[in-house]
Amino acid sequence: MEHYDHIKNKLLDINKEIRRTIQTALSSDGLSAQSLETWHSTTERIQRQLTEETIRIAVVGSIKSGKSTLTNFLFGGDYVKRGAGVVTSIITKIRPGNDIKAKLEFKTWGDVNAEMNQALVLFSSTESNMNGEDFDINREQDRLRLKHDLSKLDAKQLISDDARDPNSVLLIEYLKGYERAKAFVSFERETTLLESGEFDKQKEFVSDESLAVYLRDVSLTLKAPDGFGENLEIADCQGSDSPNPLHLAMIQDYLIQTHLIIYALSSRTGLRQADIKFLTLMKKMGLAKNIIFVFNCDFTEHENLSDLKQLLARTKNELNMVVESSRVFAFSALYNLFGKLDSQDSGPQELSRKDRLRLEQWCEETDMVAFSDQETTRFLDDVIQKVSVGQFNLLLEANVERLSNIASGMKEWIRISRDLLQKTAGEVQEAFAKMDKKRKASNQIVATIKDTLDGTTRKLKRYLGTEVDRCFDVKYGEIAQEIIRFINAYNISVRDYKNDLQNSGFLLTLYHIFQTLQQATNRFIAEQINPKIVQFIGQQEEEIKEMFQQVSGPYGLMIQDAVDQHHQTMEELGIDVAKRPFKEIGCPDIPSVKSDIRLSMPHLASTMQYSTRIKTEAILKLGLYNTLKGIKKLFRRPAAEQLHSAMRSLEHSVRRIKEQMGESIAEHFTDYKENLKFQYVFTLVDAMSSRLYENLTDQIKAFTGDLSNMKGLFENEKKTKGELSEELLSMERSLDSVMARIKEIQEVAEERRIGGYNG
Ligand SMILES: Nc1nc2c(ncn2[C@@H]2O[C@H](COP(=O)(O)OP(=O)(O)OP(=O)(O)O)[C@@H](O)[C@H]2O)c(=O)[nH]1
Ligand SMILES: [Mg+2]
Repeated sequence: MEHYDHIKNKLLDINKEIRRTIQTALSSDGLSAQSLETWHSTTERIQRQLTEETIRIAVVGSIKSGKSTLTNFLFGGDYVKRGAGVVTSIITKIRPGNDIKAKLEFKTWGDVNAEMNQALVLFSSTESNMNGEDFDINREQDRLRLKHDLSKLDAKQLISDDARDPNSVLLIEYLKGYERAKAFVSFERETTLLESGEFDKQKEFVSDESLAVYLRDVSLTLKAPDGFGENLEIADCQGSDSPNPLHLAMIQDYLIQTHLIIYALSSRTGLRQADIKFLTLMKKMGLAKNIIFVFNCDFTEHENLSDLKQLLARTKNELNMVVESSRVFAFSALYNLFGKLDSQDSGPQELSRKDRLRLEQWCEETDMVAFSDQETTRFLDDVIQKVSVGQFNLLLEANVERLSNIASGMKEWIRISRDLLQKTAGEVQEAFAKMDKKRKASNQIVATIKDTLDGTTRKLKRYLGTEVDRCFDVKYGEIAQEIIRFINAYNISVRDYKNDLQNSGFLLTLYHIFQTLQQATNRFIAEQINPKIVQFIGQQEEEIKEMFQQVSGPYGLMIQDAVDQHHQTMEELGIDVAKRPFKEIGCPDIPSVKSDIRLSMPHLASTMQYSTRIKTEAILKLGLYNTLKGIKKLFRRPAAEQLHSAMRSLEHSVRRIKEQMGESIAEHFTDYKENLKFQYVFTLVDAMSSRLYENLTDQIKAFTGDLSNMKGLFENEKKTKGELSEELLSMERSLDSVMARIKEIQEVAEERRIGGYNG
């Protein structure tokens, strides 16, 4: 089988050749026509798609399962930080390239302040900051004040859901890293490039939480693993059991764009509760079919091979209960990585003495090592197969088809012009008259198609718009209502906060309750709501596909008819246009259309941004001004006799918090709904419609173009007929060669299709 990159380069060459031909045609008098311009812009998109569009692989799993080790093994060196912390870079993307480098993209001060202010909802109501102004990290007094306020939170309040409270972590780390991060962050988006010798500094950044919070994106450029091809991105993701639901949502956003998911399970722990939860979530998002599992074996942990195999069998059994027909590969990622580091070609990196000793010890376990080696080979073969078939389907197939249409369309058109040039003025006159008549009929067909397609598009948009409205309706739709129901049902007993109230005072207790409720809500959104949104959008895409599939058939027949008629006319006129077999035109491929206009669905992480709308004052106003008189009292620890009244206030405030959250969610999803409708669904429908129209009319472009352009060819005063004819012939020859090359690729594609990639 031919290597993917090789074929991609061939296609890029073909595309270049076609572009050159189009340009020559465009610069010749009498040849410029709208069709050429359309073709030209299509080739531009093809070029971009071929060079930029990538197959994405995500490496996921629960914390410490060996994701980073596995990623490093694939790239053959210790590149991403192993054993990184929790708040560290959420997703580290690696792309192939010739030189090793790391690109660190930082958040702007605006991003940082927005995030902090979001984490400060209700917190900013504390004693020292009642002036209602937003927090600004660049103001020293704000930093000092926040530091002071944070110090008042006791250890218990920094923990929610048995883990460090993500919002407090964020605030604390931002403050801690400020002085050092200052050099990298600005009001514009800044990137820092770390090349060759400096590459490893990247690890310090991602593993230091107080610097890592300032990072927006980390991407590494490394030499591609053998056989993986260039259009590739592999992402090492943070543990899926991260305590921050926003991070989970960001991982979800990445996962819905991936073509293959490698799931790392540690043999030390087998399948854990966190894994089952995450796998169930991925299943709900429709991603299960793209997952392959790595049972990452710790040789030290197992007595012998049969012990290991026993555990493996058990894990496989358990896995099969969660996802059907799971594919599992069992090997040690660390052993493999050490092996690479120990080999000659690992470059500047080498194994430490201690690690070499470990490697030597492992090597003595010949049975396990042999098994691991065998499984590694099986794993690599499987991944490479999937990647290359995926790249083929996604990037090559659709584009081969488009290039083939352009080339044959253009050739037809040149053919006609060239034949006409051989004729006498009278004959040309007669030909034009005949062609004109047919052309009018074809234009009629094209106009009818355009009209009905526009009608269909409008109708489809109306229908889908109603569906979106229905799903996201604040009162009756399932999305917002489910979240609001969750919030209302969330059990908070103020009695549990009695001690807090006495230790930290009223407002900090309220803040803590709010944080707990918000984290729980966000987790609910990530786990329950986001999959529903993904499913819903999937259904919408399915409807779009069905609709365009339905109309493409009859339109295709109309076009075919027009093409046949034209060929007949050409025959009558003695113009020799090679008949090309009529290709059935189906619904355009959604991923390819999306890639053309760089469209992606609204971020799932944005579903959590409702909290910026929560109005602190609204919670406080009714909640406590009525019961506790005077602001000052709010910050003091209530005396024993006031405790009862404070508890009642707290209860009241919790109700207000829930109401406010409900209102913010309603408002937020109203916006989300409009955004989804106009920025995504409608845009996609329009793009699908124009692509279908383009595909349909491509086949008659040669006949339907404005004849006045062609007339220019015969009235050309700058060039003789002979020169023009020469020019056309040379274009035709280059198109012939292009078409032959396309055919070769199509044959290879046919062989490949047997690969059956289901990504
Ligand atoms: N013995 C043994 N240890 C391993 C293996 N794979 C990973 N480890 C160790 O397990 C620890 C965690 O590995 P990582 O690759 O950092 O795990 P991770 O899943 O990326 O961890 P987080 O990103 O923190 O969730 C590291 O100390 C690794 O050296 C293995 O195959 N065998
Ligand atoms: Mg890691």
